Amino acid sequence: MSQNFEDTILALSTGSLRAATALIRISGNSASSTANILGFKLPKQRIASVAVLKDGVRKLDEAVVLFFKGPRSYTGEDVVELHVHGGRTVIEAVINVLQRQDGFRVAEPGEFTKRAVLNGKMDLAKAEGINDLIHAETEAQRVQSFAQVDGALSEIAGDWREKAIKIAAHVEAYIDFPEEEIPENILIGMGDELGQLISDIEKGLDDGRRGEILREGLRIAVIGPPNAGKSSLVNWLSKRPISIISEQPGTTRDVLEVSLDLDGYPVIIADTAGLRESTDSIENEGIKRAQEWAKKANSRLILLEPSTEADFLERLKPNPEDDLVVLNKIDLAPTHLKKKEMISISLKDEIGLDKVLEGLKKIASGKMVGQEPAVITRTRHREALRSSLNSMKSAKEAVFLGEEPEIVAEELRAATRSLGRVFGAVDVENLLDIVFGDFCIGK
Ligand SMILES: Nc1nc2c(ncn2[C@@H]2O[C@H](COP(=O)(O)OP(=O)(O)OP(=O)(O)O)[C@@H](O)[C@H]2O)c(=O)[nH]1
Ligand SMILES: [Mg+2]
Repeated sequence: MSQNFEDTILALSTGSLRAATALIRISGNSASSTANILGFKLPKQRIASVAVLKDGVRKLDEAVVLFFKGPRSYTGEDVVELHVHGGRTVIEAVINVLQRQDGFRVAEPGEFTKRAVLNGKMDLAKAEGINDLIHAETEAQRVQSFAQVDGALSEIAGDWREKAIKIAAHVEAYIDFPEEEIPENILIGMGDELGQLISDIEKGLDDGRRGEILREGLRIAVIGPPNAGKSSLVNWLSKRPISIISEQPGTTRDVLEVSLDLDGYPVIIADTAGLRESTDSIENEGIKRAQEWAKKANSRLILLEPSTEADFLERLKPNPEDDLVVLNKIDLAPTHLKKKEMISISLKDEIGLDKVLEGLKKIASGKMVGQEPAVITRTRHREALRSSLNSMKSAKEAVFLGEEPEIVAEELRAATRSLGRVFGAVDVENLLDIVFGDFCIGK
């Protein structure tokens, strides 16, 4: 994505139309000339004023306009905001006038935020947090992404990075100054500090991937024998007739995913094909897909029915930490022995269904809530932290083995660089495409 930052960019920053108002945002060196182009007087900075927007003599709309003089703006550049009426034709008319001016163009996805990062208005982790906040679909996701906007990850990674830099400085001093001025055991003491830092980062990484799961949604596969009522359960959970239900075993073939909001926790639940030996190649493909999805899932909702319960329990070997076992159709077998490790229900008679919801919520909160809120929300963060941890461990090993201090220093420099990548203190240019790949236009 190569972009010219000399250009002045513009985009509709608000969502779906029609709406009472819509925001067109303009950022860049020539943003203030928007006033001339649209025939209104540029307001004093940060003071809202009402203006009629014109294309020559043709009146386009009456708008509230704002001017933010850089660097005191979202992007750090001059920014003009036009709060127009939220009709498609109004917006098209205004954008058309602006985009035919020399040096003006429509923004690429995420370009406003990218400029903000490049102009030092925010770091990369905060920019990611803003994107997550826009995409948050549940309350817990909102809380987590706002914490990232608020600097939760940047602070912790920044603190680790400062400590690593301090330790590295001691080693550099040991290398640069004559030995007699610096006590011999300084490397040993530094090894202890490094040990503490390593253990702090290890603790941070040992979070069960809670932050990533909350950001992406917990994946739960509904799996079990054919005809057990898997599709009936998924329809009940999603309150929609998403899957076809029939008394014929082998009805569901494709994996059908549904997003649920369980008390603020995002869950992606998948209806799958019933597991059995089949001669039908399409059904077999469905069973293969069911098994693959379940293998990658965070949890399984194993749905059994009385006549095949024992076989499938043996075959699917539930893990109490990850899986929820539910026995359906108890209306057909009222004398069937109830076991405490499974929830007995009847979808037909709506018996025990609340317990399924409770069980799912318990699994969801167990996978997404910890004593401390998670700060690592993406694989990108985890990889950078792991890589810094590896470099620190190599540094510590080198101290232990009494190797040349230059080797220790080199490993510590690598650790510091990796930590800086978490929030973009280093390598920012290389990280931009990764971070801004899924932003929306106008942000
Ligand atoms: N008696 C009884 N029948 C049920 C119950 N739950 C579902 N059924 C019926 O069982 C049959 C199968 O239900 P589905 O939801 O299609 O089952 P499935 O597990 O998705 O089946 P496949 O997609 O073929 O693997 C349907 O006729 C349902 O109406 C229940 O609690 N009791
Ligand atoms: Mg089904």
